[in-house]
Amino acid sequence: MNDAANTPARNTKVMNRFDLTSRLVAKLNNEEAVIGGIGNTNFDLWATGHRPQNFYMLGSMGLAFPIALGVALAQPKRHVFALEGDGSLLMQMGCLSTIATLRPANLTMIVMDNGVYQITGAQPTPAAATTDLVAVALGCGLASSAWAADEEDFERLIEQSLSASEPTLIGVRIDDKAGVGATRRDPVQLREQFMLGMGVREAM
Ligand SMILES: Cc1ncc(C[n+]2csc(CCOP(=O)(O)OP(=O)(O)O)c2C)c(N)n1
Repeated sequence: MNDAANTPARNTKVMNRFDLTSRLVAKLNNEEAVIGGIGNTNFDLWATGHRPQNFYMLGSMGLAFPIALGVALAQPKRHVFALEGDGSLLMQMGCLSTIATLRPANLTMIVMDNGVYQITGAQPTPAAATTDLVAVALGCGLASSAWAADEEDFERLIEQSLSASEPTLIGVRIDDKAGVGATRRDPVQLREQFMLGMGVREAM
């Protein structure tokens, strides 16, 4: 094995999480659900402007995709997006096999890969130089998985995913900036608002 065999195959632009999240949210016009993972992914989602169809994971790494899977299966007519950091996905990688097996076509997963656990002090993750998360997703059976080359390609992959016949995973390489907002830390209220947004709870 030479060194090149250990280099993730991703000749992609380094982008910014808040910018990409804003580009995603600007495309939503059908009450799509968006699930933010712990920390920065949900901070930036919050900072794009709260929507009742947004859910923000607090405290547990790696649950954005599993939660989004549940929502996508429960509401097959609604498109569901999920945002997760590379470190968090590494902690819950088995969900990719489960999602590939259940194959909800209405699910788009976005891996925000900065190669670090940014929020706890920017310690490097294995995704920095060893593990290619898109290759992992492909290996799990998620055939519609790709790195976005730049912002335009990201938007194209998002649009494509809205009419896809299987789940989509989009890897984006991002800089090491912190999230620009701070989600209100009230789990009960976040859950209630999301259930209202999903139409499964009457307003009190
Ligand atoms: C099981 C578990 N271990 C450790 C933590 C502490 N922790 C919270 S967020 C985080 C890093 C998240 O990294 P990543 O998903 O890559 O997102 P980033 O901060 O880089 O945006 C860590 C280690 C935690 N919340 N749960």
